[in-house]
Amino acid sequence: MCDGDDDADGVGDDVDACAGTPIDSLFDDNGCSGPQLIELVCGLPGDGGPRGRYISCVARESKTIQRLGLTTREERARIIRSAARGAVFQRLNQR
Ligand SMILES: [Ca+2]
Repeated sequence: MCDGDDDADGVGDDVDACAGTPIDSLFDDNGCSGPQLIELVCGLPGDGGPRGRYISCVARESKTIQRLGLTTREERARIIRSAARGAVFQRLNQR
């Protein structure tokens, strides 16, 4: 709070594109963890876009963060699975 880096990821709040980065996560030069980058680009499953578009966005962006070294292949698979689950859950809720 006092040092201008609230989430303690080493990227000052004034240039940190992602607040609240989990303390144990890998992050890029802008202070964003992999999942936060996906959320920045794709939004959340509840944002209302077509769920297929959301899932393919997550699949694409998770590949990018894997290439950047921000996630492992195993974690990427988990991210895609949970994106699919979240989107399906959202669809069921809308009935
Ligand atoms: Ca951050």
